[in-house]
Amino acid sequence: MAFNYLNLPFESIVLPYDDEATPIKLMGKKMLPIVEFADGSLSNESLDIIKKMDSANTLSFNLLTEERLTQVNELLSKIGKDVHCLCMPYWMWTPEFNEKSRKYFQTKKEVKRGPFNKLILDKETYLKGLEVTLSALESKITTFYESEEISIIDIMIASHLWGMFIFPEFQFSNKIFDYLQRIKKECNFEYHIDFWKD
Ligand SMILES: N[C@@H](CCC(=O)N[C@@H](CS)C(=O)NCC(=O)O)C(=O)O
Repeated sequence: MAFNYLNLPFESIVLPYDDEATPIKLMGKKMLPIVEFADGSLSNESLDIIKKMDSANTLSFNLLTEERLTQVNELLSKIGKDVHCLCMPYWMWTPEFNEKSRKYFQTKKEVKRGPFNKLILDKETYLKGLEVTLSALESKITTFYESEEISIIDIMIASHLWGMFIFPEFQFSNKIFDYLQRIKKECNFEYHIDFWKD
């Protein structure tokens, strides 16, 4: 999303989820995304990556004061808690996965969250949690998050929320839906295009 917004050319390579060797070889730990810059240097921290590429600060990193960063990280962790429980059982059926990586993903994630079938049986709990978090988020959105212009904060939030489009029958409120569409338009972003293009 950020690279498109900044109009930066990039090539995206999707690694199989069970590929531990590549990220460990590159960065010493199994965590994505990893970016290799034109000068050959590497980074696996999204915010550092975007900040480095946004030299003109068009994504207003200055809005991310220490206080706001704490606030936004709290919001993201609340969103993540429910979105992950609701969506992981569905994400594993996207073309990102094959049989082997799907099994690896499920086994790994069930250690923390419990059986995937139970997550779906308990969906109302997570949906309710998400509804509470999103209605608090609504009060922060004017055109974007506490701003009339898009900022890095919107990219952080949208990247945590897009996943919900896979959850059957889920509907964002009109306000959140319109907010996400504004971000999508600014970033020329197509969810999961990497998996569906040739
Ligand atoms: N602080 C990092 C966090 C990246 C992160 O949490 N990546 C997840 C995927 S979204 C990951 O690679 N987790 C390891 C795993 O699931 O095996 C960032 O913002 O880029």
